[in-house]
Amino acid sequence: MLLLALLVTLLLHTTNAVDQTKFRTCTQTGFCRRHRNKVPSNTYTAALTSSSPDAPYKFLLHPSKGYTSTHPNLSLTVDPLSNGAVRVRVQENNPETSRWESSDILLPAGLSRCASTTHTSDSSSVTISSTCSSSDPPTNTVISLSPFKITVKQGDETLMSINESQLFHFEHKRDKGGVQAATAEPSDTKADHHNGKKIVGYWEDGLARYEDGTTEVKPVEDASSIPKEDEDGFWEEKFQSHHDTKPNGPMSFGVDITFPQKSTRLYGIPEHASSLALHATRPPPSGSASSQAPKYKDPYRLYNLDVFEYDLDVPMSLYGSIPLLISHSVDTGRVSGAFFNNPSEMFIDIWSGEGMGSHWMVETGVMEIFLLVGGSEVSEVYKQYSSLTGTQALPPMFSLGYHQCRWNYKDEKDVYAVHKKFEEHDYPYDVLWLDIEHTDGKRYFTWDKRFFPNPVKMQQTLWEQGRRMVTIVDPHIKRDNNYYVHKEATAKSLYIKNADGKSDFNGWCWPGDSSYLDFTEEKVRKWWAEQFKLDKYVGSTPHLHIWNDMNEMSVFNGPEVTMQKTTTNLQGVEHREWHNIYGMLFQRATSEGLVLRSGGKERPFVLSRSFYAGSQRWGAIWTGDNAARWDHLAVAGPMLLTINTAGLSFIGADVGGFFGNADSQLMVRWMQSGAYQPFFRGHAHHDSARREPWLFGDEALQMLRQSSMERYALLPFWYTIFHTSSITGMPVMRPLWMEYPTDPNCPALDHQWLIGSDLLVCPVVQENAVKVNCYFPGTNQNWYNVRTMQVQPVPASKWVNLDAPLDTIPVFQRSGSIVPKKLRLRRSTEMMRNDPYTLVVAGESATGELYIDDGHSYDFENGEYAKRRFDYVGGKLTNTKLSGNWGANGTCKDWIERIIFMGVSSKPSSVVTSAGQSLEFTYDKNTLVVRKPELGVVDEWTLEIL
Ligand code: NBV
Repeated sequence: MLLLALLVTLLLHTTNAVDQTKFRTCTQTGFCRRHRNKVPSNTYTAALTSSSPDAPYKFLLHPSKGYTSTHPNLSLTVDPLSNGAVRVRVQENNPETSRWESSDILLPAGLSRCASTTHTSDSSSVTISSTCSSSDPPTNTVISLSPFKITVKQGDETLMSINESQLFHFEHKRDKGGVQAATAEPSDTKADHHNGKKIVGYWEDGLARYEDGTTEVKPVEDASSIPKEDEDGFWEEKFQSHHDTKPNGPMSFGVDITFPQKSTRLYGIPEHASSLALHATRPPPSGSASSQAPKYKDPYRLYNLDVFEYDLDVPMSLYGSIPLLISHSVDTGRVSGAFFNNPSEMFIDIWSGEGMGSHWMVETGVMEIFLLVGGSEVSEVYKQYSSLTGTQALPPMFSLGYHQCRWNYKDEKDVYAVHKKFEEHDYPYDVLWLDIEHTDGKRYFTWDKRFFPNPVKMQQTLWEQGRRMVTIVDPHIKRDNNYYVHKEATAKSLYIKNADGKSDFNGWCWPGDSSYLDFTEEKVRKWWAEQFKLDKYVGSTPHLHIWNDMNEMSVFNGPEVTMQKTTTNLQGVEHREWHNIYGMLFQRATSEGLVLRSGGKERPFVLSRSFYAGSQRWGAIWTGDNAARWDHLAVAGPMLLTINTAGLSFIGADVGGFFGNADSQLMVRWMQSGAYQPFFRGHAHHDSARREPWLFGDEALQMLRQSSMERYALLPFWYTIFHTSSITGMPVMRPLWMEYPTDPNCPALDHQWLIGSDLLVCPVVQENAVKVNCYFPGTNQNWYNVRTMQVQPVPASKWVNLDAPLDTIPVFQRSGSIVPKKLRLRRSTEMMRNDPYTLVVAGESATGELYIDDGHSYDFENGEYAKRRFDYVGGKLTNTKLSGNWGANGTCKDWIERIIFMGVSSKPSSVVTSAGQSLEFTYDKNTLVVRKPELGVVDEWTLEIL
């Protein structure tokens, strides 16, 4: 216990920046070294073995002559899907050595096969033609046979290739010892002939195919004549005091995915504290010149880790991993991508030469790549990706409001005092959070009764004023035989096991000795979900939601602060295989628990630190332990944009910065930025000075409050975009290139962003800056300043150095859009429920949407919602139904109290409704404000400006 206390103290108090030596680099990782050292070569040759219309195209990959190593045949399948993507899989051909894969990542519907697929072949290639990608010409997937390579083309345009750079290298499953003899391959010309017969290729494992059509056992070469495979780190590895015994030996593989000449930039593969556009990490393998000099020495790493006070501008891995790479071409506006579905550790090298390239080096598992062909619209790529991994779950409305957190609000008195202050200052907020100290000795689902004697009353009191609470529930379970969760988990054998597959793993975390539940197992998830029932989680109420932290998983005394790779799940599968999905499955089980608690009625809210592809289905994510520093504020934008680009929209960074102290200026700038990012929560470490908004003086308080008010005013807009995202998979917070894909100035821009397509946000992220340089995208596109309601003059360069005094964050509305708002100041979303709407119409013709439902239940799935479309053209504004039955029985009383038209060139003589009613209005500086039109949101109407 003493040791643990010492360790924690050390961890928490001696770091100003991350101790990089605690985390492995590529050079310190056997499989990464081996793949990175690989010289491009022709390793495998493909032969089509099955082309039945009822199954994926199947190829045998056999080692090419001269692949001077010990390799068995592999199986390659190529499968055009009905969503337009092409699925490619490689693993050992022998079913007995088939590799582990998770059935919890991909949505079965996304894997349905494209029905209209044909193929042609000649001696050098097989071309599979499919017509499932929107309305474009057919997608042609060309499998070149020797060397094996896959190229995807649409019409004449080559979109991407696998193994163009010949980096494919596959370490097969093997037993220790006897390797060479068992699977030796011919390595020189002698092998062309055997027993006087000419070998023309290799067939199923262990067979050579002769010219005369016969097959025979492959000739085994003299092992000494075969240059040895680089076995560095094959059977064991050491890192610091940790020893990975690697009982299954090497099973890694590497392959390149390239995007040809026209690719301008690559994005994605979060999570890294780095820019939106990925940096080159190596020169092109072909030896041709780099078009961008490599910036990082190491490849980008994906291995979920708890990194204290992370460094900025490095490719080190952080808490979450999404192996999705997005390529974008400014020339064609085309966006395509590759989803490399594998939850084990991986490193990714990036280069830029003629086009862009990537080298994926993966520790284990199946090589499964979804080539996301995209289409004429950027949204196509997200349609394809989200059909595989899911769309963003529609958050409950309250969770889009402001969240107030701190490690820790100490006791009930503290909670009431903070809540009361928000009330007093008329400061909008929705949720108050409790960190680990609220529990009885870090036993989750319990309360420290000394400080929280009446948790139910506390939650109810806040709820009476429309506020919810969140408590933290981490995955490490205190090994205390008197703790019911531990007792039950032990008795039911639900914990991750040591390498022996029998004894429960025991590691150090906040509670001291801890075990970790096996969330890869469905029965464990179900059991976990039960723990959230109101009678089980004593002291909880329906208004309590959950925060999942430390789920990478964080183990203080483990290698790189996580668990040994040799521990096993309940199926006996090594942790090495599923590391990167553990965090997501934990958040999933929690989220299923909250749904269960409400009898399937209420949408859950669960915040998680760790994530993988698909986490968007289970709740919100934040970027972990940042710091109260200007550079951390500045990197939040690019990080959130990258994560959005990788399909997770509900994402935020701790406002104010977690470690350290934020002064009032940093606090104001961060709150302004955070108000325009999807998940909006202030949080701080227990050593940071208290930073509730009223502690920075009156002037700062007013500015902080202003940010929260701006957030709340825009909630109808945020909610509508989240709803669209839940259908289309399109990110909510978008980089500019996503809306302006052919604008050459947009690809690398990441200090500004768009919310949906209509609001452009240019935050100030530099100390003492009162100006910000902002780019205004689009041709002949006007942007209206949301405060002044005036068009922003933009020079030919489209860059403007904008005034941004401390009380201002520059935000602009796109001309051509209609943004719904609620402008009555309230203290929470709950209190805004029945408030009327304001529509803000920008420009002479415009369209916009509004989505409404009850904000909390699943009734919307049964049509209990309204999606409306507003069109403004030729002086007429109309409201039409897009979908939903909300209000069909006359129960919807939502109405519009104000319509603001920006950019009206002259004062109208009158404004009339379709019912002939003349409306009150004011007109000033090209802005027309129609007051009290009192039009129903779900009614069809037209309003005319005369
Ligand atoms: O639970 C304590 C903290 C939490 O406040 C923070 O947000 C997490 O990212 N947690 C990490 C553990 C300790 C970090 C030093």
